[in-house]
Amino acid sequence: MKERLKKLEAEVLDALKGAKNIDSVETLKTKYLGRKGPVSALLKDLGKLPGDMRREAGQAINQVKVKLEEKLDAVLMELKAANRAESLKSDVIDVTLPGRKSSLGALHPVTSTLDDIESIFLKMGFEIAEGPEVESDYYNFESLNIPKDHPAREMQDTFYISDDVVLRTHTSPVQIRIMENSKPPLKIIAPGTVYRRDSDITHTPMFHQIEGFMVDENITFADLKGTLTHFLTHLFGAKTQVRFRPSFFPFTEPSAEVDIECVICKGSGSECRVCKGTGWLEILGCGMIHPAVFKGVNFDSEKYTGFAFGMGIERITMLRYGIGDLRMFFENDIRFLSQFK
Ligand code: 2NL
Repeated sequence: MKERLKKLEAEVLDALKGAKNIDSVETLKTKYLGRKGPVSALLKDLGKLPGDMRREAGQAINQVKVKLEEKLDAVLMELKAANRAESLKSDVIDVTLPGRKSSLGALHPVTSTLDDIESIFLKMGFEIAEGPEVESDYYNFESLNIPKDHPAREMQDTFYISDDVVLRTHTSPVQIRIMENSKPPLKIIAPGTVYRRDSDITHTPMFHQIEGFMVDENITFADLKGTLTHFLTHLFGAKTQVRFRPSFFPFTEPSAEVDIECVICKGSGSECRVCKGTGWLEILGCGMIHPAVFKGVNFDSEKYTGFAFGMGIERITMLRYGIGDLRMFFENDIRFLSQFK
């Protein structure tokens, strides 16, 4: 018995030397110390021994069993510790590395300009209104005193959905709808996208506009001049020169176009490509609302007067940021857009 135990012990220790990983040690443990292993077999055979030898043999077997168990477990512990150390070494996290930057987007320059324009008018007590982009001929043209044979009605200018339905060519229909549904005093701006059948270097089929109007008793051309001069000097800077020139629109009478001093040459005009040497830039159109427009919305033009104005946002944005090419706005090139953070 002693011999067999010694041999067994030597065999296990020898096999252990060849076991280089956790799996092979576990296998050894099952093979020799498991229920079906030689140690269990020896313990089972104890019953066959005579009584006085049984005790001694049992103790000897158990001693070897415990010794082998301890030895195998110690090796297992060592291997596990080595494994852990290895994975700690290879999975190191360098906490001193800089974090990954989350890249924040920027507002589109047209959006920034719209925001700034809205903010100036909101501070003057105007309210913002919106409306449909698909409009009836009546709201887009008829209600604005644009007669059937007016050039703006020609097929090349307007996207027709059907004989009677168009993509709005300006945001004026929003204002007509407001006037139909409310009473003066009214101070409204209507920003939004508008559509025209025009596509070249300086025109895109969709662009942005803000129109606005004010209606009450005793509104005069002086209110128009004061409001728009305030707006332009706040958008372009307090020292910006502003001038009003007579013009024509079917929906206003009298009508005017408003120029600001050229933002590039500061009004000098000398060899300036942006203002073509005039020293002035056309920024918006405006006028006193035509009595025919008031008639259409059932406002008494003997009691009420009002002014209205409209401007293109892309053009203003190009002038503010010195952008030379309208197409930049619609290409969505991140190298262009990320400059407006
Ligand atoms: C321009 C000129 C303008 C208006 C728009 C308007 C609206 C109503 C009644 C009367 Cl509901 N007028 N809008 C008036 C004058 C000029 O726009 O150059 N826009 C880009």
